[in-house]
Amino acid sequence: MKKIFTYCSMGALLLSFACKPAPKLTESSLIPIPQEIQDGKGVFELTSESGIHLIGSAEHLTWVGEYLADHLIPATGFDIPVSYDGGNIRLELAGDGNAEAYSISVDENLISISSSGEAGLFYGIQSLLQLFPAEIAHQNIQNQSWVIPAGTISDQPVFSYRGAMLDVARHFISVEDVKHYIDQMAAYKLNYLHLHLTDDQGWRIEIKSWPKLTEIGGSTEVGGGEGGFYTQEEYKDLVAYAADRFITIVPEVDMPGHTNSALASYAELNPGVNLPNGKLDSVNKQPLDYQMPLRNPQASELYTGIEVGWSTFAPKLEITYAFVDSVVREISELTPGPYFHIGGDESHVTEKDDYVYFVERVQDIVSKYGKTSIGWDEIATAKLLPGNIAQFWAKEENAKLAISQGNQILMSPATRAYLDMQYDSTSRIGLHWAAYIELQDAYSWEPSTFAEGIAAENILGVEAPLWTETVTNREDLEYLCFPRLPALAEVAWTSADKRSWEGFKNRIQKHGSRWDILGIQYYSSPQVNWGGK
Ligand code: TNX
Repeated sequence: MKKIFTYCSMGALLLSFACKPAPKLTESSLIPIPQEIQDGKGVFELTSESGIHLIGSAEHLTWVGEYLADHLIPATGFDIPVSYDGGNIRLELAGDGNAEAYSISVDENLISISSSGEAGLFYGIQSLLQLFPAEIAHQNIQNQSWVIPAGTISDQPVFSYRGAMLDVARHFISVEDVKHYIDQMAAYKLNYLHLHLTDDQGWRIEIKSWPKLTEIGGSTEVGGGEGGFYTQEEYKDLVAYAADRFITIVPEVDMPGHTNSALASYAELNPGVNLPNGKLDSVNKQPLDYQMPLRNPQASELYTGIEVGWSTFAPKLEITYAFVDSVVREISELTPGPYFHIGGDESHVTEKDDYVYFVERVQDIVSKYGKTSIGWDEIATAKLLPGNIAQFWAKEENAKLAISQGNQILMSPATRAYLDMQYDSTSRIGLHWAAYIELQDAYSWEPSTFAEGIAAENILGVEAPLWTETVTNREDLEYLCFPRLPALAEVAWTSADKRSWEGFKNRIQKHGSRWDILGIQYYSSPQVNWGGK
């Protein structure tokens, strides 16, 4: 016989005393779904007597405790202290092993989250927040009870790199909107934010030694809007904001193609045309690796369309590498994370040999500044440095080339992981050159079996890119990213045997309620019953 536990709660108002069937931990709406969940007996109720008890010592432990308090106080109205002295919500740093793994145990008196690392505690907190009613996301006091089911959770990610990408080049995205996105990434335990900082239509990061990149190259965007860029101070602020939430920024400077904004900013980066009078210009006096025709470089025009593959740096010119060196040096100095993304996609007008030469030299520059290169899958046609990563988006043969060189793959197959693809032919924005990607398509795939020859051990992780040709504001971004971002976060975190579309489809409903409270304007996919919406 099935036993149904009930619980009785006082609620926030004494008048609202009520007994209800106790919720079950195994029926909660966690995304990503944890590896192991077991039901216990009864419920834990958060009350005005609750407090957060920190155990252990680490640089950010207090911050992590305060993060939890900040997410519980506004809706409950309780004054929840954070201390090392006691409290019925325990955050404990203990043991060693995977710093992203965590466990939670809940009984009627105590919630205990433990991990060997602060990141794991942070992920435990994200799970805990999802266990409360969606109303916990309100910024003002809600008169209701705050119970969560008893039981235990034991969890850890399958992939160590769980990423999202924002293309801030096609349309600029403000610091405030990027932070808002980071908050949502954190809720789904994503840990890398790749910023596509440059493209034909815009240069979005201040480079002090080449100031015209942002003065000119940052001055517009797709459709002719005013563009924008991050000062170095703003970029550092983003890096710190993300780091507080255990998210590492991966900066991308896309090259040698997708470079028109730089070519429009500095004439001397253009290959130029032969000079009829045979005179050398000042740029041509630079030492050359191999002979170039005499040239008369002109800056290109700024570009606000959405064609790809028509621009290129000049791989035979030394000034190109002096430029790349300055850019990589300045950005690397601002970026504590291990990776620098060098782009490398769709360089259709770069000679094949020049492309390979360019990628190999740029990898060396990145390595000189202490970073590991990531590049779109085409970079695997060059000789990759050990440890460098190829980001699979289109061509399986490129991914296999990288694997045959002993390098790992970041999985972003455009047919599944591209957040800029339309859901279906009626979607109000988005592209569809790779596929229409409904929620089920974004969810129902497994990185380690997606392509023959790319096995689990070859995969660093999964990343969901948002290209912004059709994305002009936060509402557009949210329409394309929600609910697909959480689907891809679960693909990256949870092992295939623990995931199911049916389960996900049911769990995502509650997240819709949370997004309604947060003002996130998600796409209400017809594949989900959003509960009357
Ligand atoms: C291909 S994916 C591109 C981007 C476009 C995107 C649009 C990749 C490495 N390159 O330049 O923005 O398609 O979906």
